[in-house]
Amino acid sequence: TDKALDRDCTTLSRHVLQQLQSFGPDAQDLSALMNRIALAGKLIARRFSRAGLMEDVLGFTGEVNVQGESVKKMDIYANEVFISVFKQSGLVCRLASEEMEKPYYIPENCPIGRYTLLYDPIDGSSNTDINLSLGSIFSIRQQEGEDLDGQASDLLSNGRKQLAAGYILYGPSTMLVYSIGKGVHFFTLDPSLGEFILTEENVKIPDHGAVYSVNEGNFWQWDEQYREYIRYVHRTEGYTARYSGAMVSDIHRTLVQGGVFLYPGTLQKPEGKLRLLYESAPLAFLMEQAGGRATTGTVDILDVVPKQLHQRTPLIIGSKEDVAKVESFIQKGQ
Ligand code: AHM
Ligand code: MG
Repeated sequence: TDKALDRDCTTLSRHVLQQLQSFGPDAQDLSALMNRIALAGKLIARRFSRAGLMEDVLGFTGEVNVQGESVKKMDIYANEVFISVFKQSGLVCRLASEEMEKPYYIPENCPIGRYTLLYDPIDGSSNTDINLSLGSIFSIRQQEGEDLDGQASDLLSNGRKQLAAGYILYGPSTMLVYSIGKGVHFFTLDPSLGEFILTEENVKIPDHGAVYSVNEGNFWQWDEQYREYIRYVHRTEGYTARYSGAMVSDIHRTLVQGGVFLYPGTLQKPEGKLRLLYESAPLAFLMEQAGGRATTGTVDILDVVPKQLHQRTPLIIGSKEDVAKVESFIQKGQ
């Protein structure tokens, strides 16, 4: 048979069903959920692709979000895209995102909707107005218990509870990368078909890579151990730096080529900038599935139990050997 044609037929929803080797209700749910995430990705990609041509797409809204960060128009648009898309799914009762202080309930889906979506609608917002790569990050959890008080306290559990996680990368092409705990898979949006098509299955990260990815502008705000690590990298042959301002693109490069991405605590943000539940944990889930690692420096990210929905965490993520190298400096400093 025609290999290219075979490949073109492996759409995302079909792939989920194949992975689960089942067409049972749980598999159908996950497949439908992934299909919805793909739709959100397509809507956001469509808006990005014409952003400069349309009014009211770029720039700030003038508001400040729960995190104290200025909100961009695209942050709001993308946040609402996910809500609208999941309103119609029936499967999700709650959504929690970077842009909303409290979880958003979809009363018409509760209590039947058994899943919760955690997401960062736009990762790397500062790239929005300059036409550089951006992402969306998502994580799906099964709702545990009834959530009678509307506090969503069952979400405050470790990252191993994630059923599925992944990201959408809005780059020269739009990609969707996901895992349901059975390896990591790359899909590329074919705009002429309007479908995400499987382009690489069971991606494995190299055990070591040349790239270190960190905002060195924060150098004097880090703990000394991190400075020592960077000094080591500077004096050792074979390292090179890349930092895009959008973690999704940096992590994507890291998955493909190996290396390490870091966002340590700073003086201003002692726990770093990244949020555990909808940024670090989903990416850690992918990284472990690809044979890499993710840690706070002392604890595996997937073992951290958050106390709050928007809790931040330091993040060191990437190739096994490179993460271990950073850890060795952190341990020396303790
Ligand atoms: P955002 O979700 O508000 O865009 O913040 C997350 C982003 C990451 O994508 C990126 O790695 C980091 O923030 C960049 O922050 P900084 O400019 O402090 O290096
Ligand atoms: Mg973010």
